Amino acid sequence: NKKGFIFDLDGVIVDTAKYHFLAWQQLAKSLDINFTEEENEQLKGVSRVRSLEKILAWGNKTISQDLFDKLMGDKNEEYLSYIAEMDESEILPDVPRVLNLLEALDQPISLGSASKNARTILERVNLKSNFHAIVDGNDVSKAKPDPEVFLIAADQINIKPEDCIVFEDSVAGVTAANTAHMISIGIGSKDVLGHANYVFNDFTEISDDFIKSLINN
Ligand code: B16
Ligand code: MG
Repeated sequence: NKKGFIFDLDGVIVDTAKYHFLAWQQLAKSLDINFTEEENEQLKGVSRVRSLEKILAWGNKTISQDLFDKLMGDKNEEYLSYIAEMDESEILPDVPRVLNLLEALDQPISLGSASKNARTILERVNLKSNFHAIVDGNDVSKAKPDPEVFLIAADQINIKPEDCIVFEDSVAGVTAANTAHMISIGIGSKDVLGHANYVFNDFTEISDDFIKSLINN
């Protein structure tokens, strides 16, 4: 029996939201915009361009396209300087256990992330070889909640969408998985991810038996 297991990156495998926050905060400060951690929450799973649009809207600022492009580049450079320091210690608890179990059970594994830096991050934390396919922000034209990223991820491992299981921490990502007719597993709080088929606070709550039951269903 083969299912396709699709993992989001930020908030599921690693917590890069804290680095996005630092980089966005520096950018916001340069524009005299006050940017809070609560606002950063709302940027989870949101593309880079859309994130800057939201920050500008919150700060009631309009800027030229040239400055917009420059700020995007600066933000990413700042973000990459944090990413460069990452190592395996930043992998979220029990993610390796689940990845190793899936490998032992011969299940195809795909990444489905909005980030254009996904490959760099997987290399930093030494998980790149665990994935049979990597689909990220460079491969899609429509951002989550559009299901495109997960549909491509399923296609690349040759598994029908109905036979795929998606691990996601963002509201938009869970919606994308549901729209793709995949089984959605929310990683985070039930209050936020109530539309997922299952919700766990983190991977320590996901048992080997639960994973096996998904495969045999
Ligand atoms: P980048 P995910 C998303 O990753 C992040 O949650 C979101 O905060 C970020 O803006 C987006 O990637 C784009 O990232 O600037 O690296 O292209 O959760 O979809 O893995
Ligand atoms: Mg995420």
